[in-house]
Amino acid sequence: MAIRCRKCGREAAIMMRQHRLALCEEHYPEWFVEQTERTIRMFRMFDRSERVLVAVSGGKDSLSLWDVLLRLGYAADGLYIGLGIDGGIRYSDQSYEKCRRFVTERWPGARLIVVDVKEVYGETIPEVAARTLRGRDKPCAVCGLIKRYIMNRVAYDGGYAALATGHNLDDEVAVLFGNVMNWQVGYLARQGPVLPASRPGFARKVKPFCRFYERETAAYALLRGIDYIYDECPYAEGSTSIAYKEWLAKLEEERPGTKLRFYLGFLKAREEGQIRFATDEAELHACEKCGQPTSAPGICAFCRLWEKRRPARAVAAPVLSTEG
Ligand code: Q46
Ligand code: ZN
Ligand code: ZN
Repeated sequence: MAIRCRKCGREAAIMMRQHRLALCEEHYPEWFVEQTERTIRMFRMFDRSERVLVAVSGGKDSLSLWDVLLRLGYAADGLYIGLGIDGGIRYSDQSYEKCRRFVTERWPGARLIVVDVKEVYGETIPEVAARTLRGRDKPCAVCGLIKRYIMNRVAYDGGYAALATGHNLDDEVAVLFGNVMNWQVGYLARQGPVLPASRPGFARKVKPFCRFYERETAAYALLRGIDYIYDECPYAEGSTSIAYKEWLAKLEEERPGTKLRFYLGFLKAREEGQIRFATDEAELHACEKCGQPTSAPGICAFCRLWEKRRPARAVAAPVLSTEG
């Protein structure tokens, strides 16, 4: 027997076992948008008088997030970072194309800020990685550092109230699980839907999709007809977080709602002071080159990456091109 939508009785498009809720293709996207708004309010992420910057990668989560925020009437701009990753699938070209088309075809009034790493700093991510890591490791360590730096910088310098990312519950739970397995207490102290801009130079970071399972964001993108890049970055393969996700999926399969309970239970216990972690409030210094906060005096880790190579342009400020 077909499963029916709880609201209208038509055939359901999705069944969410953890909520014991089935919804049809019309009522599911409505529910999804309402739930996003609830999460934004629940964690006091931002309001309609503020500007938000959404980090978009061309994937289902980030484009869905931007779509939902625009539908809800938030002043949300997009930020795309061109990493210059090919990996045999033209990964960066394709992901940029998805973001560009999202704006031109769906939200022509929206603003997409583009920072191309090669154009601004002179090298693609694989090139920086090959030079600094000498080909030993995947480029993820330098890629993460560069992305975090640019996202923070554009959000902070642009005066945005928050930088929003499309991390979903599966992402958050995999990170939480990894942090617990390795007792990364410093990370556990800060992990959550909101990372406040506690000190000058840091943008506030928020994750409005943190209560959605990945299949729920995928269903939203599908039902809304959002054209996104299906392929993951070629370097993501074999990562620890993917292995964690696979194990956690097995637990979820046997006990629906496990991930949600694990994540929300952690946040609640920390909020109520049942578990406490020491925070490493290290003294911060302004980087001598770019002025961004850094834990050690001198030059920040981002600027150090480019030291031995003269960048194509000054590292002073990312050059932005705006589309839309
Ligand atoms: S860090 Fe690594 Fe990602 Fe950068 S190189 Fe690709 S997989 S994109 S989230
Ligand atoms: Zn319905
Ligand atoms: Zn610097």
